Amino acid sequence: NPPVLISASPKKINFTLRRRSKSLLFRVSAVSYKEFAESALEETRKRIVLEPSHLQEKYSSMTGLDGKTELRMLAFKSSKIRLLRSMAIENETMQVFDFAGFMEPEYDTPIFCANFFTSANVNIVVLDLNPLHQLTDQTDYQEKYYNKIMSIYHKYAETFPWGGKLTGESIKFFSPLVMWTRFSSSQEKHKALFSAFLEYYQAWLEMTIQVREEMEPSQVRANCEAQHKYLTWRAQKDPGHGLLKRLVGEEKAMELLRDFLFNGVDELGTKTFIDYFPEYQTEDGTVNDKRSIIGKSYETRPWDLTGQFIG
Ligand code: BLA
Repeated sequence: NPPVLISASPKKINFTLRRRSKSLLFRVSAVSYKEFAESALEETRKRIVLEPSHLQEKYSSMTGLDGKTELRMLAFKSSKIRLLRSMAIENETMQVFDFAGFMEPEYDTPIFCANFFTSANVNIVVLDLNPLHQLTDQTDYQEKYYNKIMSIYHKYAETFPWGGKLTGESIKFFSPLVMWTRFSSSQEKHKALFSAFLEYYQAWLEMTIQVREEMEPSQVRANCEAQHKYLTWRAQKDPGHGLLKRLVGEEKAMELLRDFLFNGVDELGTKTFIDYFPEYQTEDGTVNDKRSIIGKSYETRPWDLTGQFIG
């Protein structure tokens, strides 16, 4: 529209152009995690039958309090997978991806866990097959699920080095396969992250296909309680809570956490957070607000190259 262009001051045109090219650049270089979820689901459908989860009707998309942040939710199940769910959050300045897979209690397969937080210049990444059972007191669990696939970790170790100190309590939820890293955005890093994500996911998917149903009721109960403990921890202390509350408000954030992201926390067991983590009990019996009792720990990776815990 030439008349408008002519009447605008050169300064204003310049400003508009700069704004345009900046937002274009941003869009080209920014990662979109929706594609990550789609690819994982595509791989899944090649191997197993996915059914929509009942959660999908209730949660599909949401807009943040700012009117600009988009949250997209996906939720599926299969005969063995209790819940396979994804949440992708996007606005002009950040992208968040939280993708997880939880088994029915008859199976002791690890929990798939991808948590990526991306802002203008930093990426915070956790990618892991979180062990359902403590690796320290059940070494056959490590043998069953991790020893054979440690090469996946080695493949990405150089590109994604240990991210430094983290909440000490988190370590017991991680496996020797964990990719815990921070990096500044680049197309190469995001490409590598995409490959790593799919490779970790394929490894998990294969485990879910191979796993045999547990027939021992006491073992099924143990699986159920272990998953409930994990959900209880994350529904209460996950590092994303603060941001989620700011984005959608306290009430919606709590609902998302307890009913969608960590669904099962109110159904799989009756123990409370304090039952599982008594060190968080305050004098009046309530849960300590602190994220961590131990504090930030593990400056370096606490597993050796073979995956043995070295603390
Ligand atoms: C930071 N996210 C972190 C950190 C970890 C994780 C280890 C570093 C801070 C810390 O040491 O606690 C991730 N921690 C995990 C995971 C487990 C765990 C996956 O114990 C599993 C057992 N991250 C999200 C979502 C959001 C998010 C959904 O997954 C936001 C909606 C944000 N994570 C987020 C932000 C930070 C972060 C903003 C930096 C803030 C901080 O360091 O506290």
